[in-house]
Amino acid sequence: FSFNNAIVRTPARSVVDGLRAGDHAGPSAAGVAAEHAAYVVALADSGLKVTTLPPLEAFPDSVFVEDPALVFGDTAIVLNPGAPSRAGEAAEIRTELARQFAQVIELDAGHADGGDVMVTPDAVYIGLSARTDATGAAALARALAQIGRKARIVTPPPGVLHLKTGANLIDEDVLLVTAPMAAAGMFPGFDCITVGDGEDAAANALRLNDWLLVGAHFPRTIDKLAARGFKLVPLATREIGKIDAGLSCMSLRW
Ligand code: CIR
Repeated sequence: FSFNNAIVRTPARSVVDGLRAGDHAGPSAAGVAAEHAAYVVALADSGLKVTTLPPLEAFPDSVFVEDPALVFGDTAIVLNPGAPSRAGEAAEIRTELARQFAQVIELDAGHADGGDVMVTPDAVYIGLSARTDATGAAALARALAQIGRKARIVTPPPGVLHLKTGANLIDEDVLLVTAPMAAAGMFPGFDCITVGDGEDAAANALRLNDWLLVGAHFPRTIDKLAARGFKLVPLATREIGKIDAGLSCMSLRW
């Protein structure tokens, strides 16, 4: 959990049209902007040097920079987002990655979203989803092998947008998970903390150095995590939650 750098992208006004499962109203642009601004402050307060990229009006979901790429020490992997409206985000972020990373590897087949990728000390978990197909997962596993990382491809229960919508590593061997993810038994060997009842969206928490960023409106989950001794940074996520996003989605970290 030692991170020094992050890339974020200012939300476009078009974020009100961001993708969402269901037909509920989208977020307000001002609301997302406020949540994003507080998030960037939290990244900086956690010790990260933050590069902020300009908004992309043509891509409503482009604030979620975690999805078109993956980053490690000196290597970036440019992915191929599975939602047609997001495919062009990969080319947009590639230029910045080429500036900041010694090596940039391209996914050479299929589709994969960074939200489906969870890095643990032992392996990189890749979740199959409506965004990440088997071809993309296999291509990503090959790319990871090039940099000496072992991939483990898993199948989350249906109805989950991304693997990290429902499971996130919050300590060396501790995961914060939704009840369906816990029940699926996908993570043997991990200590799984289940989010509070009715708080599934809380699972997308983000561990940065000593801090754990967590959605502020999940009191039962916050109580559980505080009882376990985590140093919590509660952040507003109601607006981004309307377009199925959480805290990991809004940055690339290394
Ligand atoms: C989407 O459906 O692609 C966006 N509205 C939300 C992306 C969330 N990203 C993530 O979980 N990494």
